[in-house]
Amino acid sequence: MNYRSDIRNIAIIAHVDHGKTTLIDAMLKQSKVFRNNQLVGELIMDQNALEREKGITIMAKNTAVVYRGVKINIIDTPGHADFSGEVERVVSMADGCLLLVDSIEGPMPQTKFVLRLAMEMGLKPIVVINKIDRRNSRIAEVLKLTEDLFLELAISADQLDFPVLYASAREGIAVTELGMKGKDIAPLFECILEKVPPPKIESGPFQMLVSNLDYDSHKGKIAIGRIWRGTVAPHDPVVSVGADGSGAHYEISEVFTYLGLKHLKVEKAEAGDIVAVTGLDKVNIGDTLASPEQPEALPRIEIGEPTVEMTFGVNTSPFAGREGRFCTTRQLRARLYRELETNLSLRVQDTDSPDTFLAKGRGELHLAILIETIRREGYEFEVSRPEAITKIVDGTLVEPVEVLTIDTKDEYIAVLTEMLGKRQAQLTDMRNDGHDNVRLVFHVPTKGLIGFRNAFSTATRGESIMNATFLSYEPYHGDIISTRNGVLAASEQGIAVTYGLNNAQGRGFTFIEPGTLVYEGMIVGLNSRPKDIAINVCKEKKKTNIRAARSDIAIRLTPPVQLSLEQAIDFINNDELVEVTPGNIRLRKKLLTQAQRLRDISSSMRSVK
Ligand SMILES: Nc1nc2c(ncn2[C@@H]2O[C@H](COP(=O)(O)OP(=O)(O)OP(=O)(O)O)[C@@H](O)[C@H]2O)c(=O)[nH]1
Ligand SMILES: [Mg+2]
Repeated sequence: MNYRSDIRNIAIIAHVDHGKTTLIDAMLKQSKVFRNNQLVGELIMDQNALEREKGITIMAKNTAVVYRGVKINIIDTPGHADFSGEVERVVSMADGCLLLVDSIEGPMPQTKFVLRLAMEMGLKPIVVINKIDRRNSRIAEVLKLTEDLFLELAISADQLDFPVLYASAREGIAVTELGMKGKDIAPLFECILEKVPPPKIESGPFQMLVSNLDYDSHKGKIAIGRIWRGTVAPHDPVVSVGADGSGAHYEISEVFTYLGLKHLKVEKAEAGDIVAVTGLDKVNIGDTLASPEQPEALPRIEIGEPTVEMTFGVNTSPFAGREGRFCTTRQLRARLYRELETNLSLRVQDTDSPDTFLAKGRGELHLAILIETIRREGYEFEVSRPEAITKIVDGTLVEPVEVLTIDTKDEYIAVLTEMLGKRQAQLTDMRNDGHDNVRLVFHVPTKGLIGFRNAFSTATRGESIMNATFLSYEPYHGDIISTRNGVLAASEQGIAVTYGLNNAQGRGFTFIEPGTLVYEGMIVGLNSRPKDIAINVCKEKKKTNIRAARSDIAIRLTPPVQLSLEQAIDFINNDELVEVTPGNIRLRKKLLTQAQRLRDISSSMRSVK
C-alpha cells in the first residue's frame, strides 16, 4: 500500500452555524489562493443564492488550499439536520474531519449525528472548539461534553486520541493551548498535516466514486469524486458502473482538480486526489467510474431515509398560468424527477392523481428549499401540508421522532412545555445557566413539529432558538388534533381594499395588503376563533355622504403578517394548499367556495355517524 504524502482530504462537520464555512474563509484567505486585491468577502463557499440569503450552507462543496507544499482538499458540509444527506454523500471522500463545536452552545444533536457518521467511516477526527472570542464562552465545559460524546460514539480506541484546537474562525486564528495568543490559522494547518493520514492508494487501473454532479453549459455534466485507484487523463476510456451493475462506456474529455474556488485543468490526476471530470452524460452520484480493464464498483453511498412528505401538484387556482413560465403537469413532473439526480435524500413518486406528485425529504426545510429553487426557475405549482412519513415495521405502525433542543429564557418554559405537551413531546433534559438562559431538550414525534415553528417564534417573541434532529422511528403515538385557529377566506374574487381588510381585522389577523388580487377561497388571514369564515375583503364602503367617505380615509390598518414560504407551509392544514408562483405565495382552501366546504363538512359528519 502506498500513500500520497502531498495530499490531505478533510471534511468539515458540525452542527448548524458553528462556523464551518467561516473557518474555510480563513483557510482560503491565509493560504493566499486569492490575488491580494481580490474582493472575496465572507462565507465564500456559500455561493448559491439561497445559501447567501439564508446564511446557511445547503449543499456540500469542495475546495482546496496548498500549505507547505501539501494540497489540502477541503469539503464544506451543511450543519442543518435537513441536509444531512449532503454530509452522508461526501464524507467518504475524506480521510479526516474537523469537528467544530461552538464554545457556548457545545455539542448539539447534529454534532452527534455527524460525529457518529465520521466514526463509522473511520475518519481521523480533529476537534476545533470555535468562537473562543465570544463573551461567556465556556470552553472547558464544552470540551468535557465533547469528550463524553467521543466516549459514547468511538468505534475503536484510537478514535479517542484526538487533537484539540481552539479557534476563532471569524478572526482567523487557532491555537493548540488555551490562553496562547493566536496570530493565524497555521496551527490548524500543521495539525491537519501531522494528524490526518495521507490518502492510501492502491495501484492498478483507474477507479473513482462519483460523490457529486455539476453542470456547465459548455462542458455538460461534471462528475466529482475521489480517485481510489490508478490515474485519469483526458481521452481515457472509462466505464460508469450504475446502481444495477450495468456499465456505460465513455471517453473522458477533461480532468480538473481544485484550488481555491477555481477548477484547474490538468493533464493527469492520480489516486488520492479529488477531481472533476467531464465527458460522461448519463452518470449518477454513487456510480463508480473505472477503467474498462477492471470495471469493479465501489460500495455505493448510503443515504438516510426521508421523514417528511408533501404533494406537489399543477396549480389549480383561478390565477393558474398567469405568473409562471412552466405551469404544466409534464414540466413539473420532469423538474421534480430531475432533482433526484443531485438531491440524494429526496424521493419523488407519482400518485393516483395524474396532476400530483409526492415528494419526500429529510424535513420541512429540505422541501422548502426545493420549492423555492424551482419557483425561482419559473415554475408554478401548489403544495400540500407536510406530513411525517409513517411505515409498518414487523406489523407495527411506526413514526419518526426527533430530538428538539430549545435555547430560551426562563419566562417561556411554562408556555413551551404546555404547547409541546399537546404535541406529544417529552421533556428529557433541562439546564439553566443561572442567568435566566435555559436549554430544554424534548423527544417529539416529527408530526408534532409540523406547524410548531410559527407558534414557537410567536410564543417566545423571536427570542429563542430551536433545532430538531432525527432520532429514531418509534411506535405511533396517536393522532394530534390541530390547535390552529380557523382562517379568514376571501368570499369573492377581486382587489382587496382597506375597508374590506379593516372588517377582516375585526375578526383576526390579515396576511395581505390593500391592492392584493384575491380569489374566492384564498386565505387572507387567521381568525381569532377555531372556525373558518368567508369574508369579503374587496368590499368598499358605501359612500352615501361626504363625511362617511372622509372617515374611510382615516382607517389605519394594522400591517399584515406576511408569511414566508417556510411559514406558509408550516401554517396550512390538511384541507389547505400553498400556491407557489415565481411572483407570489398564496394560501388557499382546497375547496374554494364556501358552499363546497359546507357540503364537505356535512358529508364528513354523515360518514362519522
Ligand atoms: N464570534 C464568532 N462568530 C463566528 C465565528 N465563526 C463563525 N462565526 C459566525 O457564526 C455564524 C455562522 O457561521 P457559518 O460559518 O455560516 O457557520 P456554518 O457552520 O458554516 O453554518 P452551516 O453551514 O449553515 O451549518 C456567522 O454569523 C459567523 O460570522 C467565530 O469564531 N467567532
Ligand atoms: Mg456553512
